[in-house]
Amino acid sequence: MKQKPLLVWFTGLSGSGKSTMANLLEAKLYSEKVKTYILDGDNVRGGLCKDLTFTEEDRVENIRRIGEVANLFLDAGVVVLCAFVSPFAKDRALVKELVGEDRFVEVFVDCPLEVCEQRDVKGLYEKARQGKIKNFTGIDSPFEKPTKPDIVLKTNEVESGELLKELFDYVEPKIVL
Ligand code: GGZ
Repeated sequence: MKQKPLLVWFTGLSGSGKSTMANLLEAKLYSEKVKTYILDGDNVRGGLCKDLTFTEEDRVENIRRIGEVANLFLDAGVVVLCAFVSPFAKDRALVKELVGEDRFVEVFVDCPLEVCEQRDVKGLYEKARQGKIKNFTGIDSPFEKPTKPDIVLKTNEVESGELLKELFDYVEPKIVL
């Protein structure tokens, strides 16, 4: 498929399913021969942003850098999938402004805190509750829900295949040339 660049930005709590949904979308786009790249905590926080913590100031800088990198990928014609907690509305808005609103899709991965906490895939919520991790989003650090997301994915209510279809159907017309 000939493609137009696009930034698909997944925001939501830790454990909400951002990376899962980004990976599902990437696999689907790959099958359609679309060039993609996923940026998430796993490949960014260990390198480009390894000097940053989870204070508000460092999270702002984290998202700023990611926005700049994503913008470079867009210049190269790639469809970029970013999966970050990105808890502050202002930072998400800055990325949107940087890349241009026609090239930005905000996906709110909306899963209740209680469910994310029950999943606790990495045991981080438990540590946060015990006070062993500070500034944990949803526990002692805020998450500002998107007020006008392009898509809302309720990962605890709807089966992932159905969510993927909804996501792909929204994204596809924006990337076909
Ligand atoms: C939130 C934290 C924290 C704190 C470590 N708060 O489920 P995960 O593990 O893989 O996703 C979370 C990831 C969040 O990094 P981001 O770069 O996406 O955050 S932000 O956009 O706010 O800059 C979680 C883990 O790192 N993690 N400590 N205190 N998540």
